[in-house]
Amino acid sequence: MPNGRGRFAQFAFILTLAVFISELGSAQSSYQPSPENLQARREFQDMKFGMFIHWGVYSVLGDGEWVFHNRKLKVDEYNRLPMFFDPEKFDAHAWVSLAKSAGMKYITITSRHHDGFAMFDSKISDWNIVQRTPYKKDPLKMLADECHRQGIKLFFYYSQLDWHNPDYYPRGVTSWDNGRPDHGDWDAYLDHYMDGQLTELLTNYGPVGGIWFDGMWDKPNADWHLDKTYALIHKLQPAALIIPNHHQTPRPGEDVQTFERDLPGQNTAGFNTNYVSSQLPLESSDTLNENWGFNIGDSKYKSAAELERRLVRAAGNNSNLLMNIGPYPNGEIDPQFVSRLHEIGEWMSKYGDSIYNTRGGPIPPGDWGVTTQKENKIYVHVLNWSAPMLALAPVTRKITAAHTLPENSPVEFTQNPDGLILKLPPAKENETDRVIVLTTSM
Ligand code: H79
Repeated sequence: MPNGRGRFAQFAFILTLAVFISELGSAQSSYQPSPENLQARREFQDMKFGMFIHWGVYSVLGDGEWVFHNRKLKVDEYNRLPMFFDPEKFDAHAWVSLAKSAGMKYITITSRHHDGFAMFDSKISDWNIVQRTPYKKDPLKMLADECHRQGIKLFFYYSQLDWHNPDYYPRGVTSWDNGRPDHGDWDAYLDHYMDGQLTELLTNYGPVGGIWFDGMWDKPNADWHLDKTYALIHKLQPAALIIPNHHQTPRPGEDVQTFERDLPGQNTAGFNTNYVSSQLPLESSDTLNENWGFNIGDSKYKSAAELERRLVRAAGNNSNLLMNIGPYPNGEIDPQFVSRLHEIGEWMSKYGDSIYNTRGGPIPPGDWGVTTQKENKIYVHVLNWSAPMLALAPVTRKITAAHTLPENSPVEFTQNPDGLILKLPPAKENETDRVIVLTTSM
């Protein structure tokens, strides 16, 4: 039995060892974003509004992007699908122009979804659009070129989950017997197939905004070689942002925290995390109707006003909004999507000042609305408040003036240490958002 000093020495030794081990751990995983990467993060936050596009050979069946899984098809059956994918109406100029006209600043498109089908010219396997479809062309190349012409940033969605490649083995929680062999080379899947395709995407398409990963949740306990893949991406394009949709606390090497069908921290979807990073840019993704990929039976389109309010709530929560459309298999975009996006664009041309380049405001978001801020302006977005007076939490900065946006008419206000009271102008008919701009002395 050790005496008191002996026990203390033992304790001190264990403590030192613990500190050493934990520092070793953090040193191994310490990721220092490059200056280009940090700049890209700020630009990402400034953009605020992006277009998500789910488009693949699954679009042919008009039953969403999970059709392979939902119908429990065999690989041999699904292999027939690319033969019918011939998007003769695909027009990169029209797609990018549509995003632009909606006030969107970036596009995130499925380079491959869970069916593993590469929608780009890949030399890693022939399971791709150029080799398996009558179309034979690379739409992502056309889209990338058009995005560069029109000044829109392009991000590639990339599914880590693969329902087609035999080397995606052992299989994950979404697996079914689709005729793949009961063996496979997991390391080859990651090192050769996935990292190979990521290298293609980050080499052949000019500057890419980033990679939007999805599907890691299919094998939460697997070793995904994340450090290796993340290092590869940052080496190929230091400014490319890594945006993982794994629903977990962000890991070293990741540049944006994204939330599927939820505002940051609001886990209504059930699979998101409540943890919200205070360091990373935030993003919230959602669908314009109820599906990601084209679904012929889905006519539940959200109204333009509803979409605008979602964008405002995202901005007030210091987040971007990534709004999805699922184009038709022939390359056309549903006119119902188009009309709503044009409506949002018109609204953004009047109210965009209160959204672009802002960060979440100093007053906590509430049912009544949210605030955003930039430089010496605080934007109060009144989304759900019918009374003429609105009392808000105190703001430390001195407010020198208050005006409506876009009319610029003065608004009466009282500021004291207990809070801020605004005398609101009456709501207009069919109003999305009543914006009051507060000018502060700093
Ligand atoms: O690409 C779109 C969808 O196809 C994909 N992500 C968006 C952007 C998506 N995949 N799954 N989900 C959305 C939600 C489904 C989650 C579940 Fe699960 C998969 C429920 C059960 C299996 C993940 C793993 C959550 C629980 C276990």
